[in-house]
Amino acid sequence: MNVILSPEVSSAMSAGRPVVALESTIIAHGMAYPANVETATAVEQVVRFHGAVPATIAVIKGKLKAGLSAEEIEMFGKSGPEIMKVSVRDLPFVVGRGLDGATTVAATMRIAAMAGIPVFATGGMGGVHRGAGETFDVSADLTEMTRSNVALITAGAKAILDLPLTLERLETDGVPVVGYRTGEFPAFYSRSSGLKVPMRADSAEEVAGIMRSKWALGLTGAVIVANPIPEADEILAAEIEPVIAAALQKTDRLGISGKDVTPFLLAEIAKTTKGRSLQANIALVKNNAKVAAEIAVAYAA
Ligand code: PSU
Ligand code: MN
Repeated sequence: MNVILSPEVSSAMSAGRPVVALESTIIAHGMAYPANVETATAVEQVVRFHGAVPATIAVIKGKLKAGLSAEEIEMFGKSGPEIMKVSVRDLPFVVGRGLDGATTVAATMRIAAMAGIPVFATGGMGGVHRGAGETFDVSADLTEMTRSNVALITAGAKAILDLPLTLERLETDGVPVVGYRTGEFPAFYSRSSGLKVPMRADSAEEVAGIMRSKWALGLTGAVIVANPIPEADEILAAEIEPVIAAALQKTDRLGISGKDVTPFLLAEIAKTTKGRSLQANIALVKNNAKVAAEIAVAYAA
């Protein structure tokens, strides 16, 4: 199936100019209106400023799209959770029924790979949830890391997850996790998790080299670029941990499960921190977009 490219993305792709894929779940489910639209628009500007073309990915009326118009982004932001959160398993349903869908990291990676876009910036990827031994809640983002040849720039994994188990799973799956100018796996809101990354890179060119080598070796799947939140915006683990613990208890009490867990936790944490976690989230997405644009430029060279 074809991915419909916006005119800007299409001309960049055919000229071999750098493009950065962006996801749409973060718009419809990750933040509230209007911060979601402002952030999506600002992130696109960051990508442009650093020399690449942004391609926000979504399903619109059953069509896979890379490169949304301002009106489409506004529509996704305003409709929010009314738009279905679409991971890979949901793609056949929204495409078959001709529906709109906000794509997660997993679905966005797949569509980016189909379109031939090798660089993708998100906030924080999904992973193994705490308590997964009982709930089996492991994000489909991890499965997709073994299937799509895309570099994912992420602020580590969301601190609401079990980070050590997430790293174990990625090791088993043979997915490189590259610390970007860090030897530690970042914990989304904070720069430090106390967990080591298996490898590091200190420039966009080094990352581009790892991407080329992985795929030249015939190894299918993602390269994860773990990029810590800027120091000025981080919330220290000691401060955010109790907030996360309380939010997790609330999901248990309310019986929230499946795809509702992540959006619920993000909203709950934003409420408790009076928007501070939202500010951190916005800052880290922008920072990932910048690094992603630099990597896309290096990879296209
Ligand atoms: N990162 C953010 N905000 C988000 C997400 C990531 O800063 O809203 C979304 C991504 O779309 C990711 C999804 O793929 O959360 C993971 O959801 P789940 O745990 O249900 O797989
Ligand atoms: Mn899940």
